Amino acid sequence: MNTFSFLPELNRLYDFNWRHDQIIPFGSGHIHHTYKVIDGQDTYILQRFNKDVFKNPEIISHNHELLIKYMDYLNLPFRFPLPIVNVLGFTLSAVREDFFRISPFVAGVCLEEISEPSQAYLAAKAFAELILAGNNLNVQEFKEVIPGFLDLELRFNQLLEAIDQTKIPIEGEVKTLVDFFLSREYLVGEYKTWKGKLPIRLTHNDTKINNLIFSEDLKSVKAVIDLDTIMPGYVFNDFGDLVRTVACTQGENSTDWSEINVDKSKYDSLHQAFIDVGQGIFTQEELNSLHFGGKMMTCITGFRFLSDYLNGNIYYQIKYGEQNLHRAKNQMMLLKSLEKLEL
Ligand code: GN1
Ligand code: MG
Repeated sequence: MNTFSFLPELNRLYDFNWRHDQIIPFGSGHIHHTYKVIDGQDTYILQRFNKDVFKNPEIISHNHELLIKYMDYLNLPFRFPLPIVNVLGFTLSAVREDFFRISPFVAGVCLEEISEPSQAYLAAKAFAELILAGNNLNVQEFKEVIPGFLDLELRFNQLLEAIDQTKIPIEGEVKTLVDFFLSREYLVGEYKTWKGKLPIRLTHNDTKINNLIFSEDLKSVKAVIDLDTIMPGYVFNDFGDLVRTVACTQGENSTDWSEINVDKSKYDSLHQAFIDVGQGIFTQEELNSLHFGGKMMTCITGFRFLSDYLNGNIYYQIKYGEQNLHRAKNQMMLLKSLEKLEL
């Protein structure tokens, strides 16, 4: 399907009159095709779904439609731009072989990196508040969007499979990365132990910093976005991806290897926010598991980037052929730096 041939059908499904020239590519997500649409006074985000990644998009709409139903119980202190409902009553629209959805656009600043520990605190506070809001709902009603999405054991096994089946020679830098990530099997053991001790909560599961919208002055969080992977999970997932994307001196696409380190003051701000917000709600075990979360989410992201590189870059969008290899190396540097903290 050429980029906008879906437009007439989409207009019918939402009762819009959008023209091609109102639709512009937007954002830096790795998964869907995202566009911004300006329609008079109103602005929207339009997404063409990546159905290779989300093989069961109806599970996402199930979760989103539940969140819409329970919105009043959530009581969130920021915006939560769930997709709007089409004329058929659904949050997801099928147009021939593709899926689309439309959400309200929230104006503000989307950061790839954070400069101040105080902003790290705000980011963690927002994601922790979202977990707390989910406490008012029955987590059992929500379904797993991608099976084993953040299951470290499964992702380790997928890496083994990728190594086994790849056409790329395991030598030089590739071998260094393969050896490194295989040697992190010890984290899989720790993961299994933590899982046995922690409650399941409704978590965001993709808390990277560019999934928040800040106010222009960066003094408040206006919205939590990228709501695809909201599903049952562990508190350490959400803390961990914040560590990975906020408490690091370089973003995940940086190849400035010697500059990739943990920023301890930002790390401490993230940690403090989870403690402050979770007080009296998160169990002591959950609070104890947070440090593990940083390592686990960095490791799992490294497993996934490296597997994707070995599989021929079929999952994440890339700008050049080695990008997933480089992203995996970036995660390796960060993980080494986190391990050195001995938290
Ligand atoms: C993807 O969609 P985006 O870019 O926010 C991925 C996350 C990874 C992240 C790495 C559904 O997130 O799990 O941590 O890339 N989302 C999915 O940058 O796989
Ligand atoms: Mg995103």
